[in-house]
Amino acid sequence: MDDLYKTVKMIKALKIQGAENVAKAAIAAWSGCADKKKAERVLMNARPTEPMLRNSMRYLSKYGNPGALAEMIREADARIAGYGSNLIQNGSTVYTHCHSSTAESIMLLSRKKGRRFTVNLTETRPSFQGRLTALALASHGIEVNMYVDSAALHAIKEADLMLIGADAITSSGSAINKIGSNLFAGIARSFGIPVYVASSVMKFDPETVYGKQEKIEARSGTEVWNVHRKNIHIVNKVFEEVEPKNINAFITEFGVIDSGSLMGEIHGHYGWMF
Ligand code: RUB
Repeated sequence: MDDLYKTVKMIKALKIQGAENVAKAAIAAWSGCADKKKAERVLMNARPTEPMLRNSMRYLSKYGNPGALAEMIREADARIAGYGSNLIQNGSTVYTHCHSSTAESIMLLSRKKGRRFTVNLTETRPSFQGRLTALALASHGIEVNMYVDSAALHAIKEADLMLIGADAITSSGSAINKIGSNLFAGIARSFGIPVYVASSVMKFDPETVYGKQEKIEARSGTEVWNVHRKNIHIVNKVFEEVEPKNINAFITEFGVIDSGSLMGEIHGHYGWMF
């Protein structure tokens, strides 16, 4: 049980971050816990804004086979990296925001295939996940230009494509991702730069089909500024909805598809979610 609560603590403190890393850690914690019902309940709530975590718990509660689930995720990742890497050309510039292991794996595979490209990225206040992306890419020989968030316009207008991850996909074809993602996607679109959301369809929230609005996580204001003064209210919403009109396509395990094609793929392949 100790490992279960240790995992939950690390998820809450962002020591484990990114939708997929959160789901993978939860699967491992579930596997190591004897009381499966309790593990499901506790892990489901570790980060309430992560449908991939909830879908993983749904799968385990139905089939109880963490090995098969891990394999399904591994296979999806490999397909997404393969399809996405074809979108990055030699000499191009990619703009990204925050840290998405899915977007990162696309860029790393593209580099592995021998393509040379530059990545412009924004640092992603207040938790600076952009630094994680910068360190990972640079250590694989990818040139990175780091911008403060308020310089995003300059980072984006130089780019050939924008590539971000997703925490959630909704039935209306929107994505939920790190705060700033919709603002920056809108800027990219205004320059005619295509916006791709790299995400396994395992991040689809089936409850959105029944009208549920995706919850947007608000974290402590002290992450932004550790000050306590009368009349100062710190708003620290950490995610936002990326509107379908700002998304050219999703890079998924079923190919590079527009938001209108998502539902068919979900019903066809992941019917157990419902
Ligand atoms: C991370 C974030 C990532 C998505 C997708 O936010 O917004 O883009 O989670 O990540 P946080 P992945 O650091 O607050 O978790 O592709 O790894 O699932």
